[in-house]
Amino acid sequence: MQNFTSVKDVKHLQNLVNKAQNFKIKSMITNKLDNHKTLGLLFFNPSLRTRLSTEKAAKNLGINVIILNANDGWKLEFEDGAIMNLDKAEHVKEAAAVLSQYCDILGVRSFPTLTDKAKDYADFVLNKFIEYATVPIVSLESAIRHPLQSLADLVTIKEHQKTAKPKVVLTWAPHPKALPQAVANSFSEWVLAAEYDLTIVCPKGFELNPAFTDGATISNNQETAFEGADFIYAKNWSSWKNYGQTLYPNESWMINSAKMALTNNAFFMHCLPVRRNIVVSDSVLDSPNSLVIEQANNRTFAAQAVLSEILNHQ
Ligand code: SN0
Repeated sequence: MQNFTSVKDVKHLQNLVNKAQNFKIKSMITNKLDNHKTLGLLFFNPSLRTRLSTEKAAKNLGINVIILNANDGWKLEFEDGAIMNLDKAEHVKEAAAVLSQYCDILGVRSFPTLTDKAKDYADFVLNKFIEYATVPIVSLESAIRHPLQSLADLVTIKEHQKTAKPKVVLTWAPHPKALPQAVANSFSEWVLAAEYDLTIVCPKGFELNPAFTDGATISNNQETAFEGADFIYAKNWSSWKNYGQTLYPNESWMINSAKMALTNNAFFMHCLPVRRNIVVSDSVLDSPNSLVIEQANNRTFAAQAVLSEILNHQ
């Protein structure tokens, strides 16, 4: 694997899921590559799980880690040909090239603008790093995808699925802020690649970009969609069609115990962070069917599988 930015970078999906699971089983035996490699992590936006699980994964593999919050560096210019006479002190051309001198792999987190749809869906910041870095790039959540989260989610589903083709429901949920479509886009792409039965349910006008959902059943009726579900994955996202717009308040879409009762005793999933009693009720989040902490745990092993794959196949 050269870069890790989407499921399309993965040659053998089940092998990667298995690899992550094996790292989990063998987590006490550190399988150190010990090859004096350095992973750099660059954050343009906040992070809790991604930052710590990726650092932990690297350390489990004997890889050094250096982390830079982008706000602590110089403000970056991304436009080619820019005359840099304003507040941006450094061009991504130099920044990415310099970071490539210090790192063997570079992780980048960069959320969307939610105002410039074309730029966001071109994955502008991530692709500038791919263009100008000379080392492999790992997405730590880009404008449109969160592949490390999706890989951990597939590991979590695999650990709990009772049938070969479980019914997985990705449901829109309320949120006071306009959030990226990245987690939802990515989850859809990975679940479809794993050939599970996927239903995506959202209010009208909140349908995701079809490029990510082709093959899923799309619905606007949450109660019908929940019938027979084995996994309920909740997430808010802002509108793709009316780009960046949100819909709040709308308590009727919150996941609660009455809705979970419509399912096939489904497990509840969310990538976190989650707004309690807005996205999902305490009763569901605190129930034994909630997998949210296990999903976060699996982030380490997902990152470990990806880093080891990149280093072994460089
Ligand atoms: C991010 C998102 O893409 O939705 C990261 C998820 C892994 N979530 C948020 O920004 C939540 C922020 C909030 O205020 O609740």
